[in-house]
Amino acid sequence: MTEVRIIGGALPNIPWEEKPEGHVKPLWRHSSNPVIKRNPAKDIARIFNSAVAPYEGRYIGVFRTETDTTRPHLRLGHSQDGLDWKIEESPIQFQDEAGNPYQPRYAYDPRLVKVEDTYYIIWCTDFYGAAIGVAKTQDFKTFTALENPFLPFNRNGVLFPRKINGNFVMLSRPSDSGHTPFGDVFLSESPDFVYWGKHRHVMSKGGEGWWQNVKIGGGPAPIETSEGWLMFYHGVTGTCNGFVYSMGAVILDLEEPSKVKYRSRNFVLTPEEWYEERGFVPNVVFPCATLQDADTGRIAIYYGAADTYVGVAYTTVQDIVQYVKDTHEEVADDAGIGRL
Ligand code: BMA
Repeated sequence: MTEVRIIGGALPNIPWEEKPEGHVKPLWRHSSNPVIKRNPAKDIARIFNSAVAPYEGRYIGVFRTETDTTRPHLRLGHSQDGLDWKIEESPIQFQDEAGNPYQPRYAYDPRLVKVEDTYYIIWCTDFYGAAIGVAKTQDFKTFTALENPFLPFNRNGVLFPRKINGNFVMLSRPSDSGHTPFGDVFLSESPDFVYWGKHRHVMSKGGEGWWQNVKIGGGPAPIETSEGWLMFYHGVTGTCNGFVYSMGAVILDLEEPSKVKYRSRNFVLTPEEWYEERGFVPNVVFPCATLQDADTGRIAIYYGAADTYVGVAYTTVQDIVQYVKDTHEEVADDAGIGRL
């Protein structure tokens, strides 16, 4: 295969470990995972499904944290190296667009995406049930909550890191108000981050394997590459003992991202280590963020493990794109534009 490139900036201090000798899978785990463990700061019992971004030469993160009440909320964290994190002592304080204090009743599974000069936080919020909440910040001091983009029930809002054909583009996964035994990934566009439309179907659950046969949901913000938008996502199967969450990888068309170009029939990471198999919810790997370095093609993936810990896994754009192409399967009408 010709060289695959990440289209984006250099990140020379990206967290990184070389692929272990003899390793045959497309991703490899950080050797001292989980990078954030239980009780990481005063008043935080568990921390998982969280998002990070480079900021002013260091790293900043929006973390899903739970106190001893177990009600999820969002906190900022700071790190020099992307691995050793200091979590703030109180939740992110939001304001509404008029400048009045505003706090979501609960907030979980954040994504953090920079588009132009603004960072957007997208999370699962309470809007008469589970729905997508959005806020923006430029300085990580003032956080302005914006109009909810979609009707309930919906989860896994994932913003693309640039406008496409002049519009913001966001993925989401329409749901129910509970543990949702179904679900495909859809896409919507907006010229102004207020009005969303041109809805398209992107990907179906299913395929030949069983690991993604109940539901799927977008993961970290898609990474722009010379082969298309590379996205990690989660796929869920049902067992007699509950859901199992694995990680998949897909490549979407650059100009028309509702079209799937390649999609691996295999999971790229599945619960295998103690911190993925054992915790508050066993058998969950749930990716919410990546860091990437266009100069080397290195990618670091941040994922929640067993609804208890934060883990990091690595790959390169060359390795993962090759793997997704080699193991491609076409599922339902994924290759189409997604408008019946
Ligand atoms: C989903 C979300 C995630 C969680 C997963 C497994 O519905 O609530 O936050 O990681 O279930 O419990």
